Amino acid sequence: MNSQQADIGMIGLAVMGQNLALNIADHGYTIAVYNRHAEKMKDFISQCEKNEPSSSRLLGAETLEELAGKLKRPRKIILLVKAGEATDKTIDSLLPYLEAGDIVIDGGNANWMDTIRREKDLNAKGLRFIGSGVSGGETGARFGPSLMPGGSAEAWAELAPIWNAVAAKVDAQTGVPLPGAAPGKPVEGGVPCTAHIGPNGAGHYVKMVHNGIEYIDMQLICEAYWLLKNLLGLESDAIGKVFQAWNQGELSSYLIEITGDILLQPDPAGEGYFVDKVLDTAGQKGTGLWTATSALELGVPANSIAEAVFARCLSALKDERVEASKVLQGPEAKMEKDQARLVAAIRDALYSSKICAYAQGFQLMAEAQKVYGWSLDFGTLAQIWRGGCIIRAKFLQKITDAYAIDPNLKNLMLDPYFRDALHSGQNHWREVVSLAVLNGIPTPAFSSALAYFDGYRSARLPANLLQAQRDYFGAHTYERIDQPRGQFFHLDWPAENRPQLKA
Ligand code: 2AM
Repeated sequence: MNSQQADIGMIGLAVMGQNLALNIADHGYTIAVYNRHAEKMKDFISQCEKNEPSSSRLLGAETLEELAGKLKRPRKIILLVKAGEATDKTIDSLLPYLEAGDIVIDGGNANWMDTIRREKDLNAKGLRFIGSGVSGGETGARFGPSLMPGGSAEAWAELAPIWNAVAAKVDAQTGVPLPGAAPGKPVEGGVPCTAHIGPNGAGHYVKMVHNGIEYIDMQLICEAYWLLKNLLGLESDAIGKVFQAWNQGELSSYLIEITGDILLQPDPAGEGYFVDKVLDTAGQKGTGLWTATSALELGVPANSIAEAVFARCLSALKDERVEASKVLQGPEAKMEKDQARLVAAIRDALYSSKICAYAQGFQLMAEAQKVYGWSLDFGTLAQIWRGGCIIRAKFLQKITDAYAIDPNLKNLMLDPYFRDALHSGQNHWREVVSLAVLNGIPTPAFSSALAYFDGYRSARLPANLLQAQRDYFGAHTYERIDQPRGQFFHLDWPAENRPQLKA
């Protein structure tokens, strides 16, 4: 038997690596698998031999040299190791066993700037590099993730058959994810949730923004839950049923669906509901933080995405909050009487805020592509998020439609469908944000999204005063509304020099 029998290799057999390797094997590819600690590889193979129909297509390798030896040329090797230093170290240890033309594929949550650097370094050595976002968690990796590869077009052409095979599939007409994958039985047909995103770091950038959107999507859902609980006094199961009902309409999405399941879950360790027993602190690191940082660096007003990160930071101050709750007072939340009306209003507030959150994410990518020299296809991005990934939603089809109507759409909110949705939802949205404010319930995501909407639709904002202040204290100059843009003026501010208003 030819020793170079594996179609592709995998380095890193934590949860994502194991599941993606099995997905690849299920699609008829032979995959050589390696882990820094060989025990993990051996355990994985022996577990698979017991349970997995495709286990004969998994080939264990104890060393990187052995791994490289098992691969067909040019080699394709996926890295699913910890992002950052571990990725660099792994690439360095692999280099002695690679030959010109081989392709290293980083499937971790790498920072896009690292991906740009790594591609450049490997290209200089005659190697090729793809930085691919992989979204969908454990189940996605196993039965169909959303895959966002960035790299050269010719490297992508070599990887495409495997990536197209293992990606999640959606129905060509409806865009709805095709169900039914099982071990050894992948879904047949459908449109794969992957596409070449662009060169170098484009795939990892888009994956990062996907995660930033995921942060705000989750935060918005949490705020809707919190309002239903605190303004209506609903129990967890009743709120779960509201989410189940919402999942039948425009809000239909994976995150709304799992929220319904979570809220209906009894506590396995005692009385009451599971969610009420979970500690209310969240961490934030990596991609959510990077998305907000990139927005700040690029000057894109992705305020709600940043708020979602800050909301987690605030949640993490649990001990301080407990202390502060004994000192700082606010209004007592008043229960609303008209339940059906408020549920409908919160639904509209959630949908409108969600439109703004996605508008911010897409605005960010539109700016980033100019800076990094990419040419992103936004309709396709929304398309490949329709299945496999955490933010998969019916709503994404509307984004694809919006960019099909106008590929140069400046902002999602300007698309007729989304504009109409915002117009019809905004009264409820304003009412919900007002109620939250009046009742002392924090809704940073709902409120910041509304501020984004109101700011973006304002032909005039108070930055006129800001520029005047800057000119006053620092002679920073200002432009005038009655003079061409780019002409700068300065007022001689000492009181005696200032022109006076004519009486
Ligand atoms: P391990 O099982 O041997 O720790 C996710 O953490 C994956 O990344 C695991 O497969 C882990 O391997 C691998 N990993 C983490 N740090 C690493 C490093 N410095 N070098 C190589 N692999 C690493």
